[in-house]
Amino acid sequence: MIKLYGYPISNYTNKVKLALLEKGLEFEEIRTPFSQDEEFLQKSPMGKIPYLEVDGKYLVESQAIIEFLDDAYPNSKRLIPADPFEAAEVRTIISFIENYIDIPARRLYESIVEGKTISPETVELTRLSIQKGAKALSRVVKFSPYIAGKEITAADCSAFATFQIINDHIADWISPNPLLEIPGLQAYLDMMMQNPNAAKVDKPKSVVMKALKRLRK
Ligand SMILES: N[C@@H](CCC(=O)N[C@@H](CS)C(=O)NCC(=O)O)C(=O)O
Repeated sequence: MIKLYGYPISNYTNKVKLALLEKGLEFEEIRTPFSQDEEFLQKSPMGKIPYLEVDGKYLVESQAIIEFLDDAYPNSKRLIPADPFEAAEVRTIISFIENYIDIPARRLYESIVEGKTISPETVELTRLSIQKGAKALSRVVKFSPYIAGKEITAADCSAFATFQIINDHIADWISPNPLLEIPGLQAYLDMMMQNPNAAKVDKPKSVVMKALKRLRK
């Protein structure tokens, strides 16, 4: 039995959860916050979520996990295309989303979650970084109808999980939202919300996010 350890407002947890659901693999979800405790680090050496347990062994890093699932369960839906060029396109989109949009956005939203004050300089730096990443992403996305082409891939797992969370967080700080300047992104996210598996990922995220926002008020 596969066990997914993570939390509903973690985009990387949600990326793997959507992948598991799309693949139709049976798994148990175990809500776990990230931690630097020794016991946690033995399973997830950076102290991050998600991590996956398979047959008593542990795997970390959402991309490594999804690639493992494709290889270990070859009869399930592939989320990294078999064609090497298409596979590289999927990985490029994921890299743009995670390295050039999510990581800069974290400067802002990790502070928000921790209740820290954010300087206007930080907000502006974050806006510029997200804008640069969003412009680069615009050049490689397809939205036909999925982000990397005709089939749903790991890039959709990353995009859906990440953009839903960034949009929730940055709306109060950065206006207009630079992500919404990506032509076709909003229609794509609306389409993804019609996917029952994406909706299954979104629902617990929205519940926890609303509770967090109430706490901060
Ligand atoms: N590259 C990692 C990123 C995972 C990650 O940053 N997870 C966040 C939660 S969404 C976390 O655990 N943060 C805690 C920390 O960085 O200490 C992956 O793809 O799994």
